Amino acid sequence: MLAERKSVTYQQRRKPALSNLCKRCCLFKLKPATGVRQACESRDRIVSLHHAVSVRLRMSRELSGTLCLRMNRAIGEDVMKTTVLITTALFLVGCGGDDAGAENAKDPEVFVENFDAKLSQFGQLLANKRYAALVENEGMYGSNAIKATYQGFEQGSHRVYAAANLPEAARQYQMSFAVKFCDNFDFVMGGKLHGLGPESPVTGGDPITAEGWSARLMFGPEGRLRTYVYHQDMKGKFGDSKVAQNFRFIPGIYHQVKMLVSLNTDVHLADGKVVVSVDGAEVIYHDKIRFRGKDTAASLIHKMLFITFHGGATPEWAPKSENGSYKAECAYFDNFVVSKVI
Ligand SMILES: [Ca+2]
Repeated sequence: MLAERKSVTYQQRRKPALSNLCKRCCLFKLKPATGVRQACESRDRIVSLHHAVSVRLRMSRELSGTLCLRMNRAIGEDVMKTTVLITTALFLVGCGGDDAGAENAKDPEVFVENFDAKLSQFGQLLANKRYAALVENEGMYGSNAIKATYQGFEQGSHRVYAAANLPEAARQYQMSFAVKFCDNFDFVMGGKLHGLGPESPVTGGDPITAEGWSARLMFGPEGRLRTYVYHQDMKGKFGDSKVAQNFRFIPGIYHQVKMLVSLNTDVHLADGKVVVSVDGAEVIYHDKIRFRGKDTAASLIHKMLFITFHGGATPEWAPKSENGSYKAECAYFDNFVVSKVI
């Protein structure tokens, strides 16, 4: 068993650190098969289960070789169980020894919540929200996740909101999360998705403050995606936005969303930016942003904002059934990570 550990090629140990989820998968390199849509967040190497996956094993002679799992939604459940078994087996075989080396590397992650172990304060807060719940088996690789219910009403759908205070404030952070909108999700006119903010974020049409701003995302009609940024020079009351031109969320599958937020380096310079990638591909580059008008500790990035709902705040944003009555939609969220930008 020890020999097997030593023979493992641990592709990610050169990385400065790994997410918790990645650590669990540290024995193999996950790589989308040729011609298959890139669904793998490049650092974590976690591939959405609805796509074909090539799992390359470089272990002992007994285990070396390439294992390809052809996954599609029709057989998704069975394949998912198989993958979980393989993942678990590999972890038991020899993850421990190699992983110790990675633990010594400087960890850029300042916040992780995958809902699979003891919940953070943020996780507990979220799980106790009226329109959110901790659910089993619906997360990445059959793990736990948070289910958000988008209950329609006269102002869109009810808000699901929880903020996580980051352990240290910084000018730049990268956040990522996995989202799966439920099958046939009705995006209607759109709604909010998560982001980052300072000590006192400005949102919801409130007037901007010198130390206030927010950088969030929005889903749009037919699964579009855009940034939603409150900053010092915004033209309207409701922030500025930049749309991803060639991207649509597909209900029923997990997408890996990553958002880099870099604040302006000087209060007079509009050199801040928000860069968004989904499933490993950059989809939005929103730059020339002057987030803060005062260079103080309070204006740095302090919080991860979990916030999602349909709206807007008027009835036309609300999900409705054919007879016009308000209905509920849902989505699953997993693997929230906030990392330093190195
Ligand atoms: Ca999970």
